[in-house]
Amino acid sequence: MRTLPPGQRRVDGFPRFGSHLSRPAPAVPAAPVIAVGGAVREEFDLPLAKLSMLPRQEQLADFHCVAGWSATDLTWEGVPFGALYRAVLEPALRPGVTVTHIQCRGMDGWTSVLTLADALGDDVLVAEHLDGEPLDGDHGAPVRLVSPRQYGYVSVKHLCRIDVLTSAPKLSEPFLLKTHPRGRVWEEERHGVLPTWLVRPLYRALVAPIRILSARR
Ligand SMILES: Nc1nc2c(c(=O)[nH]1)N[C@H]1C(S)=C(S)[C@@H](COP(=O)(O)O)O[C@H]1N2
Ligand SMILES: [Mo]
Repeated sequence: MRTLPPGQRRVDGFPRFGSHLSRPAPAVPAAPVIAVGGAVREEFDLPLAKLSMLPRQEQLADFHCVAGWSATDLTWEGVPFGALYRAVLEPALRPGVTVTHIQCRGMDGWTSVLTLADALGDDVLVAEHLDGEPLDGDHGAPVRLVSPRQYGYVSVKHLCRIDVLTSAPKLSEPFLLKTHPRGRVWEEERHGVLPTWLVRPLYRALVAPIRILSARR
């Protein structure tokens, strides 16, 4: 068994977790796309069907929520974000721009920001399969970002938009949930401002209620 990052506890299975609480997963459109915007010459839609033209990767990884639970031994399959970036995003950039951040958004509005360097990590995927099955509504159908070395909030489910950015965007987050700009699990970058010793017990207290509230109805 792999060791867990500092402050994490193993859970059985892989709970559905997040801000959606008991709302059902967003419906998957008949022809889903990822809208691409930001520092591109022109916004465009990338049909998910086109992902099949890109290289694919299967990987085993654990998943760590910032609130303190970890799901272990998940097998993800999809397109490495780096491959998507090189093949689709980079060629669409406005000439001369320097990309620093990637913003991802889900169909439910959940948004996360990665530094370009973190997004280009070799284990960051736009995942379509989990444990050999197409992603279900609980875990992000039709596709989600998976960045195993960052806390789970980075791994946007129901991915429908990617913006390539030339500076860090201002996020409007409530202070208690102010995310760390990198959120790396092994560095325990849990919070943007508060120290780890304070955040650990605060967040841990939220795990049980959020799990109950976000279970599938
Ligand atoms: N679209 C979307 N993505 C999301 C969330 C969400 O509420 N909506 N929650 C995030 C959080 S906080 C975590 S821990 C993981 C949970 O992923 P899971 O529901 O597949 O366990 O998804 C992340 N991505
Ligand atoms: Mo989370």
